[in-house]
Amino acid sequence: MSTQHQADQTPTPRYKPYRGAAGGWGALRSVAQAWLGSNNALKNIRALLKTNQNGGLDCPGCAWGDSPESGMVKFCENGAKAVNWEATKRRVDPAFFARYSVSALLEQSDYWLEYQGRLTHPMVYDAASDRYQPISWEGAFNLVAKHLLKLKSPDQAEFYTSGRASNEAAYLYQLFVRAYGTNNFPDCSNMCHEASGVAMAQSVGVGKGTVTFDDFEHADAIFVWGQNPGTNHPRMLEPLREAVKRGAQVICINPLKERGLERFQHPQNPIEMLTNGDRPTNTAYLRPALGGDMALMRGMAKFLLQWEREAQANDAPSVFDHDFLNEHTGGVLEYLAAIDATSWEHIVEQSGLSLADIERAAQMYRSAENVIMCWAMGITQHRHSVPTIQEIANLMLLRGNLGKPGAGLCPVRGHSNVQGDRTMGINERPPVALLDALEKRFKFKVPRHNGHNTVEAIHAMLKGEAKIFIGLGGNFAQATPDSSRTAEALRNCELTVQISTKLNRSHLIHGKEALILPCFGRTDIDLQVEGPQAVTVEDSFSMVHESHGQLQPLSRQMRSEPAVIAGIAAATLGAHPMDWNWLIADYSRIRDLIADTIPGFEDFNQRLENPGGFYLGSSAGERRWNTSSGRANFKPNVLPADLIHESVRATGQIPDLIMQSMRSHDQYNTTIYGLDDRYRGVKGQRDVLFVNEADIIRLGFKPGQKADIVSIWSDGRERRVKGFTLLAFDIPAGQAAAYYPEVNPLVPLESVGDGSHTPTSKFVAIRLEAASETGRIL
Ligand SMILES: Nc1nc2c(c(=O)[nH]1)N[C@H]1C(S)=C(S)[C@@H](COP(=O)(O)OP(=O)(O)OC[C@H]3O[C@@H](n4cnc5c(=O)[nH]c(N)nc54)[C@H](O)[C@@H]3O)O[C@H]1N2
Ligand SMILES: Nc1nc2c(c(=O)[nH]1)N[C@H]1C(S)=C(S)[C@@H](COP(=O)(O)OP(=O)(O)OC[C@H]3O[C@@H](n4cnc5c(=O)[nH]c(N)nc54)[C@H](O)[C@@H]3O)O[C@H]1N2
Ligand SMILES: [Mo]
Repeated sequence: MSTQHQADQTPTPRYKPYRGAAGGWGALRSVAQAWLGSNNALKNIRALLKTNQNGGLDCPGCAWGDSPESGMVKFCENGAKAVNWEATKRRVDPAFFARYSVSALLEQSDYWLEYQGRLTHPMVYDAASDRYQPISWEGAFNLVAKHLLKLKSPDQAEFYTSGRASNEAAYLYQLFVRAYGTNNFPDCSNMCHEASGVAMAQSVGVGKGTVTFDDFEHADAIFVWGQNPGTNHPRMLEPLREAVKRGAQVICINPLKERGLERFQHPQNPIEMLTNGDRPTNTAYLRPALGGDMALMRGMAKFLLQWEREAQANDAPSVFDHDFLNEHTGGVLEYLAAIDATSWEHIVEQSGLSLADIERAAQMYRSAENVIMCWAMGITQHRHSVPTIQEIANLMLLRGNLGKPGAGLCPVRGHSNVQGDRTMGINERPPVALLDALEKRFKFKVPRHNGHNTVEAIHAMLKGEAKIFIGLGGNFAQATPDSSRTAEALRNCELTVQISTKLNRSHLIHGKEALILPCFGRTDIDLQVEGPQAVTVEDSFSMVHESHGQLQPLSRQMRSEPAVIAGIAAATLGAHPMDWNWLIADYSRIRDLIADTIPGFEDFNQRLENPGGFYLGSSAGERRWNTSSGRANFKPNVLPADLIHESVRATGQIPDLIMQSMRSHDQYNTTIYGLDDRYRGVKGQRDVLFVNEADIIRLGFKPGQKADIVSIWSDGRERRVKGFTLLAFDIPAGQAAAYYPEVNPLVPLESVGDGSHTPTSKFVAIRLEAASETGRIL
């Protein structure tokens, strides 16, 4: 059951392996259901046809970029779902909140909460009735200002951002927060691609991808590490399939056999649809141990080094790109020494792969002239994610696979503007140049000390050091690890404020005082004093373009994100450092400020007139290295001795399984569209654990039986989720997988990436216990 209009019915859980290709008729069927379920079908067709077109709206789905050629219909199944989900006619209005107390709402599933529709009015929590009640915008802004001005230090407030915020909203937000006096910018990227930014900045001097859309047409090999594009970046399947078609290698590294990485039927290709034909999306598929990627990469590098030595001995052509190494890189000798110091036994054991598979991957890498490496959460949500991503960079540097057509690094971003938000200064560790530019332009003393990231913000709220939480979008209570502690942290606050489109658990797990501020989404027409406004976003390929809302907002009471931020800022700071209301009357005024202070945005407004937007450029993509050495740095990291954390070892328990948490096909992060996961064959249920059948039996259970999952960590807290159905699945022995956010209670707050502080959502040591009671179904 995947239709949204059946939110109140209990589906029958089913599990049957899926044999079709990704995309195809299933995708079209699912789009049709999303349309009908939105109660706004005809209007939404208009929005969809305008998705990712010039003058249209930027898809609020993922951050994958588009081919610059126009005329194609550029949306995918999940983009259609995202648009329809946002553009519903159902409303969560004062009458809704009068009907349900907060305690009653807390009993409902995430799916049910968001399904109720769009938030339409500003609401304030009333403790006496345990209900949200209407409040005027002015009243809401004054309440926030009163709390903010009461704090002893601005560092006692946390300003969260989720990656859908536009450039204009994000820029205004960071300006306000810094003028107020803190760099406390926890954001979703702290849980997402943080490790990519940290690792790449040290290795190649830029924290973003170095490739553009066109590069995919010129690559001889594309490696896809730890990513499930069939579900999370469906528009990426087409370039993969095209690459296979023209004879390039597409090497997928994923412990799960994800359907989209195997076969794809283009839903917009009539011949394929009529003949039910489909095409492969890979030429090789490697299934490593969880967290085993760095070992595989080190193994590939070890083969390359061996072949290079053989080539030198035999006067054969080099394997390494010596000109590139000499001209552009530093530290290669230390890196080669690190390769020599890593044993084959260690590599094979940790990677979970055979030596023959590692050699095959190395051969494919070596045989290709131009290589792109893509990666996502399977790589970034581990303790050793920073060294793993640096190993990707090391491999690429050895053969000069950076800064030439068809080659480069491609961290595939998640939220549609998460990359842009960082560019705009949503950064708890802001670069000095940004702070200098702000200080120069706005003439106020910017805070220079680092602020809190997501995990640090939770700790600060738990300790009572932070007292106010403001969320610009997102669902902090559900997206973060160690759910019960995050809940305690939010409840500790004097005030929580959520600027949101849809009802979610973060509105229900709130501070002593709480506000819900309803805002426009990407699809809504944003009318300000000077007329309808467009916003801008930046995709994974550093292309900046406009997004125009297409649909009439559901209520006159909703405001745009910039308007809400301006309202809070004006109530708190008056006209310091700018007249906030003047700024939001016409967003080109905000863009002029961006042009003045953010490199790459010179003549911002003029350049937006270019259809398709403009390319921000990539220094590393042009072989300019903004590192302290002025060169691309090889990082001679040591392969971790043991992937199991000391804190797990300290308990003396041997984990039953290592579990990753991942997305189903019917969700967008904490937004659950439906209870199906089509490509994995799961229907009508989410409280499931994917386990190898032999492991289920080894652990004394039967397939289909329910179990409690308990995570192992030595701080004495119990972390348990109850009544998960064990599905016998094609997954390597010793591994398990479950859906995020259902298993977030199991991820310890202290289990984070070294150097990235990202929760290790893809590596949780667990044990299974007989089910204590059945879990929720909805
Ligand atoms: N429809 C839809 N689109 C989305 C989202 C969504 O929820 N729904 N979310 C958006 C966001 S914010 C993001 S960040 C992206 C996320 O996009 P993905 O990174 O594709 O998301 P996950 O579902 O977390 O999938 C991780 C993949 O990594 C694999 N994996 C797990 N651990 C390992 C490992 O140790 N090694 C390797 N090699 N693989 C591993 C898993 O089997 C899975 O296939 O998608 C974005 N787009
Ligand atoms: N265990 C585990 N945890 C994870 C992950 C994982 O793989 N495993 N992935 C992590 C990742 S990659 C990410 S990015 C985070 C995501 O963390 P978040 O970004 O915080 O979460 P979302 O679920 O995307 O937020 C959904 C909410 O955003 C609001 N919203 C939607 N559109 C808009 C808009 O246009 N404007 C505003 N103001 N609000 C809007 C709606 O109210 C909706 O309920 O979760 C992380 N948590
Ligand atoms: Mo993400």
